[in-house]
Amino acid sequence: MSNKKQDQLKNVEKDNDEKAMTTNNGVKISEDENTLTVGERGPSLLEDFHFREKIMHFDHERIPERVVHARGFGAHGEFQVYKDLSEYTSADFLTHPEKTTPVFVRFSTVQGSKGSPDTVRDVRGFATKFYTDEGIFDLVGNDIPVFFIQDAIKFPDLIHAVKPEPHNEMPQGGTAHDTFYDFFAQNPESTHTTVWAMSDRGIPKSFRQIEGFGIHTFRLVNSEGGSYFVKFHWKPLQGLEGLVWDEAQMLHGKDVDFHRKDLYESIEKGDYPEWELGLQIIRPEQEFDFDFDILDPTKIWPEDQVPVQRVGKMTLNRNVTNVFDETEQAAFHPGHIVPGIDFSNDPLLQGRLFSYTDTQITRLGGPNFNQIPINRPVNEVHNNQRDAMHQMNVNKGQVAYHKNALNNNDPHTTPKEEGGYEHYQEKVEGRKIQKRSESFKDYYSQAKLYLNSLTQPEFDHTVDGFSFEIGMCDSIMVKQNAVNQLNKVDRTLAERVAKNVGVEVPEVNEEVNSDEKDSKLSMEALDIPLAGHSVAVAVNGDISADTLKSYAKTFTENKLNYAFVGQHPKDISEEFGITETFDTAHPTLFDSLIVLSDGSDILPPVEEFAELTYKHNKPLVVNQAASQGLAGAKLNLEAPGVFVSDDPQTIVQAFERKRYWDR
Ligand code: HDE
Repeated sequence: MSNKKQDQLKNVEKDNDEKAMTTNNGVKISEDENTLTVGERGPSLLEDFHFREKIMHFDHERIPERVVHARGFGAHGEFQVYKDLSEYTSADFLTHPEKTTPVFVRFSTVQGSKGSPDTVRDVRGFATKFYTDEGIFDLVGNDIPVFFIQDAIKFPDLIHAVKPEPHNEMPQGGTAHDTFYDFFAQNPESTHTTVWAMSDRGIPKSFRQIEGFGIHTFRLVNSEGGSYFVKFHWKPLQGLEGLVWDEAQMLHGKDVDFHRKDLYESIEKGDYPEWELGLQIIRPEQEFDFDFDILDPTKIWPEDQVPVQRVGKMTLNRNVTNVFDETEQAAFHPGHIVPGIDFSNDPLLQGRLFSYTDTQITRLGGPNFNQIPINRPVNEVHNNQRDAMHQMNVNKGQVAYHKNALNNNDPHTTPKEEGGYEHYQEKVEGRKIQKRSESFKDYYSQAKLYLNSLTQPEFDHTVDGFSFEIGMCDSIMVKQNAVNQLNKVDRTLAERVAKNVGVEVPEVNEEVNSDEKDSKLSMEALDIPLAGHSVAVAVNGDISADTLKSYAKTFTENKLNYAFVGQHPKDISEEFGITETFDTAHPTLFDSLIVLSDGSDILPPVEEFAELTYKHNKPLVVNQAASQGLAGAKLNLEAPGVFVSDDPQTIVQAFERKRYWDR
């Protein structure tokens, strides 16, 4: 990134310009460097009210981090539906193509604490708040379409197993430890989601390149009362991409903020990420037509069976002004729904409906969290709720109860026909029982469907993912139990992981006997546009500004981000000088590399750049002079995705594939 650009990024909104500093009570402050003392070397005085207020406020700056999804990053944007969907739903924001609805999205990891690295192997949260004219709709989803458990009562168990182990608080930000794999082996419902997490889906390249899934089955309800089962999807127009695990691990150290920086900078540059809202719809009469239960959150509705209709588009186009005030204080809740949307009987969803408001009471300090600016709806709020901690409103009037005559019975309720929310009148009958439905008990078929649908490199990465994670467990018993579980899904996976982690291959092959595939499960199923990718140009020796300029022109024309990386920052005031040094840049931070040499000896950091780019299967272009100098490096210049060329355009050709797995 050029220095000019960096200066622009610092151009954030401010509200203190030319303002006098005051206490929180509005008293102007004359001194903010020294506390009040008796003489220059004497004792400090407690009567220094400004000092006491400043320290008191600072002492309480932190609030409890989220118990899960603590590490997150958010942005504002807008959503617009393509066409009127009133056939399915009465929701205002889904039936008015002329309207844009403001949204706020928070992406997150699940396991790690607030300061953990972005690039860990984990599920990503993808929570969207729609500020519709009829109130707030929160789509609180993940980047993997299924979940680890089927019943909410198991959530504390899952999270206790996933989180750092209590006796030593390790590991941070990952599931590669005994308690998680013990849970995995003892709770087979977690198999499907874990297989996804061990694939490339668990290490996304950026937030811009993840899918989003509401996971649960919801209902859409139209104005005639007709109801449809629905699953919500977000399809990224930036394509889907993952990291290589070795690269992800390096990134933990090189740039702990890798994902948030990518999103923040894309938005600052005006390169706004976009997702299409997708709907999978099942009519009520089709409820039992499938070989899975549509209420089971560990199951997908394979897209080849139930196609996704793309019905609208979301664009993220504004970074937050203050991360704490907005992103940290955002309170999402799957129970925030609007007329035209309703719940299904998915037992995981039903449990979440309790949890999300409950958690905010501890995290945001009381029941008035909806009054925090980021959580306020855009339409007016009127009810008889009063008082409580952190009340921000001054409620007027004598009457705060329903029904009343003193205030004409206002605020009044609204019938359904005029926009009042009415729950879908589902007929329910049955005994009170505590029992998992028999229809939820196939834990392995869809895990197999997923593995069958991967390309060979994606399958190999999944083997590597499991081998790393199970290999990191200390207990031989846990390792063996985990491999026994894999043996119930896929024999090849079990055999290869068993070998890698040093346990027995189970005697009997219990794998799912199916070679069924779904065409939308491989990450390579979505096109990956070139725009938004990045190129490092490693400059070895003296390369003219004109040459750099011709490369920069190609990059700009193709909407590629770039940096000229050299030994010393020289000509930094020039647009076409070295923009980063080998001390500050690293090959893992870029999607590709061009090595430009003047024919002098290849510098050790340039060689390292080339070797790591090669190792991580990324496009690599070297000019003729560099190709001779790199002859002794650990890479094969004849391998796929390596180009020897002095033509700036070659990088476009090299990006035809984003990774060369066959290298
Ligand atoms: Fe969450 N989850 N969850 N979860 N979840 C929270 O709410 C919970 C589940 C998800 O960016 C918490 O405000 C239970 C599924 C996201 O602020 C908490 C169960 C899915 C986020 C909570 C689940 C999610 C959360 C923690 C089992 C995908 C971050 C802080 C019934 C569909 C939202 C908070 C943000 C956050 C509970 C299962 C996604 C404790 C009890 C399934 C994206 O309320």
